[in-house]
Amino acid sequence: MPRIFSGIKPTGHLTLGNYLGAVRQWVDVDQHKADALFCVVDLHALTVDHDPARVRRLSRQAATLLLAAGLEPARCTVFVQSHVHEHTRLAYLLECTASDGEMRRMIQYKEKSARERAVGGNVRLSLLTYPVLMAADILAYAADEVPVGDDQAQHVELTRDLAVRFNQRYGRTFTVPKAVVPAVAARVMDLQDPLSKMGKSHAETAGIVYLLDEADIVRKKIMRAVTDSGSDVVYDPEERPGVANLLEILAACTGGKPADLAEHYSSYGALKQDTADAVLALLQPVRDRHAELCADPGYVDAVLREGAERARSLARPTVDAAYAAIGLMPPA
Ligand code: AQP
Repeated sequence: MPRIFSGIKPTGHLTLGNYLGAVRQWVDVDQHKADALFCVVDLHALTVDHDPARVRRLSRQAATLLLAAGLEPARCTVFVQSHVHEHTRLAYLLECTASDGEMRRMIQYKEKSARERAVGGNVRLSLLTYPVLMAADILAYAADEVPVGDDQAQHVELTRDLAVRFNQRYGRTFTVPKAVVPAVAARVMDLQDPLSKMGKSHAETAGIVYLLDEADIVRKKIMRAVTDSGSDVVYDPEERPGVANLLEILAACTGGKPADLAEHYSSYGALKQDTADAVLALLQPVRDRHAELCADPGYVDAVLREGAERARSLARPTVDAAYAAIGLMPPA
């Protein structure tokens, strides 16, 4: 059985992009076909300016939403990254394997550091080294596959490079993983700015559908989505990114193909109505289950405690082997 690892960062409320690009695949496919681990990667949320109480709250909310979306503790392991110290133990060894040049080439680093500098903020060193910690997250579990949205594929590529380099230098220690990007909704775009990805930490929220948004808010955001000049509905991501984004969301929700769906519409209004209906049909059960789970915090705690125990027991042998391989003296 293949091993799968994936994670979600508690930098904001989970979005429709996180759901369609990642979580739904974890629920519908990954937990059934593999030994799958899903992690709330809270340490990654500290790479940008953060409010401690908010990160704590969002970590719990993210874990609860993963369960609400349908992850079953009997089928997969759900845990919080900072509860398993093997991640940071391994990250240091991988920092000794990576070069600063390859870190600076990461697109997310370039974008997020530029955003931070634009508002006069300090760029944390951890923002630069974040892909190394992500590599440790994956390699510690000897994961074969890493299901991710398009935006994370470069980081998985780096993880592969680090695994191969480490294995060549110090002897075979790590499994070399591969990224698995979903065919549809690999990149859900912001409804107000269809050239930017829908990101949970963005300050402008009008174009972002959050999983916990009330139904009328979801509908309003979709009905106000920026569309392109012209009025005919065609699927053309280059020339008509706004309409293409709506068609891709509708396709991801209903299982159709964006170009085929376009043929059913003669106005933007009808496309938006149907997209809103489809999104709400998908999200309502998740919202309902989330409310139930919030009323039972002991259950969520128990799932995370058991998840961390299992994750620790899986990661420790690999990380210990890496410590030995790189030349560190074992404790007596
Ligand atoms: N817009 C998106 N479309 C498709 N997939 C997406 N993912 C994120 N945004 C989209 C996928 O969701 C998973 C978890 O993402 P993450 O929390 O690890 O970090 P991220 O990719 O940086 O997500 P965000 O929402 O954009 O967060 P911020 O704003 O903090 O950077 C990943 O598999 C990701 O590909």
